[in-house]
Amino acid sequence: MEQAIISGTGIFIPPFSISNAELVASFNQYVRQFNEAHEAEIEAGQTQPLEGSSEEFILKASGIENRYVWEKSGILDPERMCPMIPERDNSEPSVQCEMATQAAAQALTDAAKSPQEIDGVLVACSNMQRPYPAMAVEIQAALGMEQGYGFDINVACSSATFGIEIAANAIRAGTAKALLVISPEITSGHLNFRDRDSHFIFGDVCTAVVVEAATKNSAGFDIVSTKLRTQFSNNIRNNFGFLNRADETGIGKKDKLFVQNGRSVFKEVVPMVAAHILEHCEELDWAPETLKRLWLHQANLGMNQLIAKKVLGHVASDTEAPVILNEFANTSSAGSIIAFHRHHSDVEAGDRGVICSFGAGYSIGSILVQKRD
Ligand code: CO8
Repeated sequence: MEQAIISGTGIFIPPFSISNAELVASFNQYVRQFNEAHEAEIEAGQTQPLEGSSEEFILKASGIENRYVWEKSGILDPERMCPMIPERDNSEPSVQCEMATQAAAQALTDAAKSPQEIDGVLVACSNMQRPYPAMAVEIQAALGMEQGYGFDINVACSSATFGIEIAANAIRAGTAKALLVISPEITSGHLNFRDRDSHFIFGDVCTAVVVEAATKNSAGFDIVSTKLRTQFSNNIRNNFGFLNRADETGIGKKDKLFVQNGRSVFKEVVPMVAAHILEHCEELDWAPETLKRLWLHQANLGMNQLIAKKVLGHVASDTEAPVILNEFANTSSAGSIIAFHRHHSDVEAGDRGVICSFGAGYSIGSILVQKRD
């Protein structure tokens, strides 16, 4: 059986960033305008006044300080609170394709590979901007690949790790020599910037990973083992879909955006993820404290600190469990990959680590890796 390795990673960071201060200022302006416009109904007790957001709450509850976005002005306009992204003609590359080709180019350079050496493109992310043709097929063409195939995968925040397992299995089975797993996350397209509980949570980004068959002199990380888990939960949902227009009650025709019970997610997912990583290590006879690095999904700083402590048996340092969510916010499936991309160059030969995602589904994906000699 071939040994699958991660030989290259890349990232595309969108051109705009929004600080907590900017986001809160626009949200609170929206709240003031709403409360003024509904003053009479609020005084009559017919409408609840909206409450403002706060920078202190966001930082304390999540650890998020900033997020990158594809388009900024529409999000910060209190009259709109949604990015302004004009529909493109079919002859132009789609937005996700544009992000993906840039992240992929960087990953290919990192892996010293050309697009012609890639057998397939797996686009693994929370939301595709259209159902078909598959985003991956468009990206395959945009990369100049006349060979191979492309397909899309969606397991929300765990899409990238699930994609890496599929890629690793294709390498192990000998049906491919090298694959790209790309995660173009335009979370700003389906985040409700008018929702006080979640308006600060997400950011846009695209990551790319080259998974290939090891040769004698390959550098990178061995994919030693992969383990996937899902368990149905309604606590994180997006109900957008074709059937919305078929609903006659009117409910289905409303915007269908991200919703969650954040508290329940926190409570239920932390023990599930810690147990999952510990079980995975046990299957390989790896003592969990020998993990040099935990590249965890980046949703909430408190969640990551708790998971890392349960796995390692002590409070993890920033080196042991690197944090990127302060700068990027939750980038869904791309989060653990950004952590890996930014924080793997100092890992020494033979060192072990885990890339682990978790999120809607619920879904958990862990990839146990070891730095090659
Ligand atoms: N400003 C000020 N106060 C606020 C705000 C705000 N913006 N929001 C809420 N509050 C108040 C509440 O009203 C509440 O007040 P009170 O105590 O008086 O009732 C108080 O703050 C505490 O509220 P919460 O209990 O809601 O706050 P938490 O401490 O639980 O923090 C979090 C909220 C940050 C959401 C936290 O629960 C969390 O991070 N949970 C885990 C979330 C998570 O990991 N979700 C995974 C989703 S990602 C995923 O799976 C991919 C989905 C696909 C991508 C979608 C892209 C759009």
